[in-house]
Amino acid sequence: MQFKDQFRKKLSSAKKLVFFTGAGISAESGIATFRGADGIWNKMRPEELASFSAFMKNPNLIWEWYQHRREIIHKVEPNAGHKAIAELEKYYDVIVVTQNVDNLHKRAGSTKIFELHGNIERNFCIACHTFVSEKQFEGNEVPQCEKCGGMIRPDVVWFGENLPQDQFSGGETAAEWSDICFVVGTSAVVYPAAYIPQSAKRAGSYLVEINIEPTELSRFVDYSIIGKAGDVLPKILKLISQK
Ligand code: BV8
Ligand code: ZN
Repeated sequence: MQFKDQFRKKLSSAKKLVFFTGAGISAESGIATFRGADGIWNKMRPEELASFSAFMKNPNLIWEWYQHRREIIHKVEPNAGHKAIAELEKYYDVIVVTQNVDNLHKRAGSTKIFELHGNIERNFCIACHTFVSEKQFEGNEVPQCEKCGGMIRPDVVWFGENLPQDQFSGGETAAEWSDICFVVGTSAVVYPAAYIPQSAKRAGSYLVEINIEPTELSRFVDYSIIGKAGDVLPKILKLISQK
């Protein structure tokens, strides 16, 4: 894969990289994306599952869906794309701003991560907000809080819920701070997260999209690389590590 000269020049002068990632970067680990052909939500609409009202209407169904997703996540590994981003920390200041809740960037070794939509490994009680993390819950019944008996929910941002302010503003500031902002494996249709690459561009970052197909963002980016994250990112790492 030959990268265009302007990008190679940017890479050699850059100090600060941001990777804004979505479900596509975890696809090669075996986690279905949300809107692709095998997308989880092709079978069911997001509002049906990832919303507080859906949880209150049928807590066990929604809890079971997250348990199912956790089971998948516990069986998979970070892929070459996640690992290349972690490895690039040897050569640059790297910050990851992810929409994903699968914890794979952390497991791959990235050290600076903003989680815009929470983390499926963390849970909290909707009544007293006690956090219950890393605990392996048995069965598919929504668990009760040991402190107050309230229902436990996953610490992810559902549709209609605000993003954690510190994560969103931290991620947006990081993207604006970057010399190069990579947008990897996202359809860029979920807001306000999808504003972040646009803020980076406005602040003068060089915007590079890595996706297997064009997206809503493609017309705004400086460089659109069509390819799998697990192929392209290791090639960028190789370019740098061979310098
Ligand atoms: C909000 C956590 C303020 C849960 C997620 C009505 C009411 C309220 C809000 C709205 C509304 N209508 C619209 C909105 C705004 C709404 C929104 O944006 N809706 C969209 C669908 C239009 N946003 C919200 O509700 C947000 N909150 O606005 O609060 C508010 C408050 C009250 C009232 C009003 C407003 C909260 C949004 C967060 C939702 N939670 N996740 C969970 O995971 O269970 S979103 C979910 O989508 C995931 O986090 C996911 O990451 C994210 C984005 O999707 P992508 O990551 O882009 O995944 P996708 O499948 O779409 O794309 C994958 C891409 O990868 C594709 O382009 C594919 O080509 C590519 N790809 C595939 N394989 C590869 C690859 N690329 C490279 N390599 C490969 N191998
Ligand atoms: Zn409680």
